[in-house]
Amino acid sequence: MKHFTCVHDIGDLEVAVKEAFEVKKTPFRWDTLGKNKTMLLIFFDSSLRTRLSTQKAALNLGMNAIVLDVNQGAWKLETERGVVMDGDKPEHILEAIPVMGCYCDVIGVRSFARFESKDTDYREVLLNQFIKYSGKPVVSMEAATRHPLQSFADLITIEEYKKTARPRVVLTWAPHPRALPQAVPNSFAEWMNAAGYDFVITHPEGYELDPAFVGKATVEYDQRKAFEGADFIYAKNWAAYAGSSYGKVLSRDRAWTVDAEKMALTNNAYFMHCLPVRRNMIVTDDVIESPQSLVIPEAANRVVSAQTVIKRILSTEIAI
Ligand code: AN0
Ligand code: CP
Repeated sequence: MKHFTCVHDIGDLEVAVKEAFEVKKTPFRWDTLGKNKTMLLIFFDSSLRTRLSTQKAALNLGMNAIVLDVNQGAWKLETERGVVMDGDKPEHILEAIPVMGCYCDVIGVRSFARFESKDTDYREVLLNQFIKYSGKPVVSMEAATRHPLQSFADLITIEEYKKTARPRVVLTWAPHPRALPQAVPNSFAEWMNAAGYDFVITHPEGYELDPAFVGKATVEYDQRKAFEGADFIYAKNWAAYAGSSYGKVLSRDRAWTVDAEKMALTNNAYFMHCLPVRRNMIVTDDVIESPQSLVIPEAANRVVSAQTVIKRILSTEIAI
């Protein structure tokens, strides 16, 4: 594997999950694979889990890890080509990226959708610039349209806890005060479709995701109906995608908050969320604290997904 930006980069999912379970069982088995190699993690946006779990994954493989928060101490970066740089940005991304590439062997990038232009976000302009100009393998640590390390950890978690071969997995929109990207739900949908689960998406009208990510999922506007018979409830907020509403908050309706009464409609479903989560907006205290809540094991599996991905990249590099 050269780069990791979406489900298609990982190939056969059964093979990948099997490999992830091996990594989970014996995390230090490959602790010389990354000897004298450096993992550089670039954050344009905040993070707790991705920052810690990806570093931990690199360390388990014997790599060195360097973390840069672009907005704290680095030069402000211009991203548009052709701009006369007489403003507040002293450096251009087209120099910054190859420079960063000089200092590492694998590069992780986090940069959320900016919601300024749907076209720029959905063309993944920044992520593709890293792929084009860094000269190094690039791992998405949540880009504008996808969060594949999260989705891979979600898949691993579902495979660990599922009680039937093809569980019913429900992705539900839930309210949040701010406009959040579609990256997590898009990516989750992409991976659930690829896994071939019985997959349902529920959200208020106006919150339709890009059909390219919805794929073969059933879309159900009645949240209670969607919850019936669910084995896994995956909650997430996202801002509108469609038309001129792109990036807007259309509803903060707490009737969509995941609570115990709705969980009682399910097949004793597990509750999942990528975190960070706003309690009593997205999910009530009692549901997130219940024995059915998988939010902590799910976060723990972020080390496993990252380590499996970086291990594959290092193995490919060595093979070349
Ligand atoms: C981000 C999002 O919704 O994409 C990161 C989630 C992993 N969440 C927030 O900004 C709260
Ligand atoms: N789930 C996740 O990616 O969390 P962070 O934003 O804290 O990295």
